[in-house]
Amino acid sequence: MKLFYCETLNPRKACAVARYLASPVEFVRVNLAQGEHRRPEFLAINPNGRVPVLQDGDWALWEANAIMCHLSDLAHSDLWPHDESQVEVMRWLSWDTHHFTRPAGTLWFEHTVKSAIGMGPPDPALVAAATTEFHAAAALLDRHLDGRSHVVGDRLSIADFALASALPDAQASRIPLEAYPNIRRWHDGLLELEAWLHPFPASPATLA
Ligand SMILES: N[C@@H](CCC(=O)N[C@@H](CS)C(=O)NCC(=O)O)C(=O)O
Repeated sequence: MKLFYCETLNPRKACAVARYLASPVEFVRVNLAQGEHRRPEFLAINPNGRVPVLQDGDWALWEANAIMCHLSDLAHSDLWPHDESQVEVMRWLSWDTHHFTRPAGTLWFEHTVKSAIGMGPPDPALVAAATTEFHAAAALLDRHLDGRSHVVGDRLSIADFALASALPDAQASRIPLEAYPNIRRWHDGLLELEAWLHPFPASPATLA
């Protein structure tokens, strides 16, 4: 199996799960800056032109959350549980996509990516809207994490990796976590996992 990725938020989730589970994947780095994700051979495995993608023979699975589920199933892991907590994990995956990592991802893009790729300064209106949206979601998540070690059932699940995807770069991205001690404690716990701290391989294969 090949896991196509670059060092950004969504691939981080898939790479972290692959490393956590020691999944038998070959990591293949896709150079977005050089437009490798728009090449016909890449579009053939993901017509969205985005990473991550998991390629298994003739089958290609795109969408980071689905890849996390599949890698967990292949490893017979309960990171993606198959008991009554599954619906809780699904709830947080969905909530994360729409309410938490969406504004956090905007702040990450505006403050770290744009300058890195020469797209100019952050857009103040986008930053203001994302910051307001982030505070509303973070307040809710912080209350949920009060007294909890993990998001669902006090054990690690793919919901933790999804919700945390923008947080390793929180400071540079100006994602405001100061008022949310439970989020910071929970994420500090995740950073103790080698797979979350260093999800990306040092020497990946690259697209030919
Ligand atoms: N919904 C997709 C989003 C994937 C995505 O947006 N990936 C970004 C990197 S984080 C990408 O490939 N961007 C390239 C582009 O949009 O041109 C997922 O969860 O996998």
